Amino acid sequence: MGFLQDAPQLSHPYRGDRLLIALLDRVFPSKRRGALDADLDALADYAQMTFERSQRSVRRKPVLTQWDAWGRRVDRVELTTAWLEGPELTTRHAILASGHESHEHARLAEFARVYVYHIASEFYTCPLAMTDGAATALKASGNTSLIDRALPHLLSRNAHDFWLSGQWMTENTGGSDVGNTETVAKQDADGQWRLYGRKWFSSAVVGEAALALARPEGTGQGPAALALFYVETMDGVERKPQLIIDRLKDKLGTQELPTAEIHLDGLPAWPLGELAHGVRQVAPMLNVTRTWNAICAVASMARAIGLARDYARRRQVFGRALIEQPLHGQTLADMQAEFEGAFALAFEVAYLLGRVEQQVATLQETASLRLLTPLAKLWTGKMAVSLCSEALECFGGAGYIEDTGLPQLLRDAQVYAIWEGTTNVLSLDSLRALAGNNSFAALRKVIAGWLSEAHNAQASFAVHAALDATATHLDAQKIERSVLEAGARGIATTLA
Ligand code: MFK
Ligand code: FAD
Repeated sequence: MGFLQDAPQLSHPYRGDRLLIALLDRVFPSKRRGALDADLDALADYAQMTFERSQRSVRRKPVLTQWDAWGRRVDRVELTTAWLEGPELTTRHAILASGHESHEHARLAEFARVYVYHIASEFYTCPLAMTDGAATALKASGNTSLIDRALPHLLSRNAHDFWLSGQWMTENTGGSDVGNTETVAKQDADGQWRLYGRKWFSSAVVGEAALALARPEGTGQGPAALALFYVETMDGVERKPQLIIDRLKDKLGTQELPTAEIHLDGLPAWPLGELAHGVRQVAPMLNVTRTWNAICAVASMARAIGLARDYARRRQVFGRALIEQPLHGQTLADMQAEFEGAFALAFEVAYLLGRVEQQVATLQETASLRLLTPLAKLWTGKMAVSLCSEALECFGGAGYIEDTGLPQLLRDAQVYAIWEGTTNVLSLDSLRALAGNNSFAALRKVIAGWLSEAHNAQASFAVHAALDATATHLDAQKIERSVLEAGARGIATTLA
């Protein structure tokens, strides 16, 4: 046999990650570092093992069986290996529980774990994110009976009593504009609420709980009339018959993640709070899952660049290693610079979230978190796609071949910009954040601080122009709302 090309190798996803180690060295308290290191090492070992496993095995998808041999409706979902391993691994290493500890670095500790684990998880991180979001929204609701009932499961450190929670918002009528929700909540004579309707995307269909938006019967139209409900999906080991799985989606990427279309036919439900303003009540969940999205997008970039860099040392072109070709070296350096910026942005959000939740944040940090969350989500979501695409090109034709495992990175990355609020929806959310609660002045001060540190005249000019345009609208209503919205993506990406 003639020449055989070496495959790219994955360096240790924790010990080989200069950026993560530098961040933790700089910010994370040393007295807590030992416990965190132990979990990060274990998760990174797992990630390396799954990388090697993926080189030897054929990819599978989850399979839905709706009927058993005797005609009973069963709606059974067979999961892939990483999904079967998920509950044990993630509870043992306290991925969710660590984020809800009572210290200001809790979220940083959680998201460091998420970052190291994400690619190996085959998007088991998606329902984990929603479970984290549900726990956060439940806490914010102050509903003590639901908190006491659900939180010990959602944040469990033991796989046996761990529950995943879904986020049932999107319907056929709209995922961005959830105000059109058709699912109805009706109250029985005995006071029990039940949900009737169809949810068009449910990515935690194998979970034990969910938060769902629904319209209490007899209330008006529009988003303000929606309420937020908590539901449980299982009766012991059986799925409740009032939850019907119509089918699993056939998707471009995230193929191990079972995303389902479901029907609710009287599923028992409990309101989190008042029977209105459900979107306001679900917002803490949205902001947490958007943070997960940013961290996971950055994890995809890290994997793509890491493999491309390794390959560049193994591949010879025109008489030397690819990495020694000046233009390829520059290409990798440019990718690395973009990635490091995205990493810093995503982890700044994780850091601020921890400070805000523990009530040690300044007013400016609180305002920054509200703005940086949509910015980090939208920016990293877009960048993951372009960076994974560039990384595939670094492998030449091999980057286009399925059983290298590389095309999956690009297909999976496309989802980051779509779910949890598309780029446009988050650009508009950034405007909402800029306009809210007199935060604009505080944010301007923060942003001026960033700009003076950045020493980048071009960026500084663009950002000040974007802020001036926003300020003009906010202060004097001089700009038509439609003009401001049309420019929202420009403002958001400039700020990001
Ligand atoms: C592996 C990666 C991990 C990630 C996993 C992801 C799993 C993905 C699963 C999903 O995709 S779940 C579905 C996600 N769906 C969305 O993200 C919905 C996208 N659409 C929006 O975000 C719309 O902007 C929104 C639904 C919020 C518009 O609804 P409304 O009711 O027309 O908005 P409105 O009236 O502006 O806001 C209602 C209230 O919520 C306001 O508060 P008040 O009632 O007090 O005035 C807003 O300020 C508040 N609000 C909205 N967004 C907020 C927020 N508050 C804080 N933060 C936010 N982000
Ligand atoms: P639309 O809302 O119809 O958007 C179409 C286009 O319109 C987009 O480009 C959008 O940016 C644009 N747009 C919308 N409003 C505006 C505006 N005001 N100004 C400018 N542009 C606008 N949802 C759940 O609830 N639970 C889940 O578990 C879940 N899992 C998912 C898993 C996957 C793999 C995917 C792909 C989606 C999942 N979703 C889930 C749904 C997801 O959140 C929605 O697809 C997303 O919010 C967009 O909604 P939509 O599909 O209805 O598109």
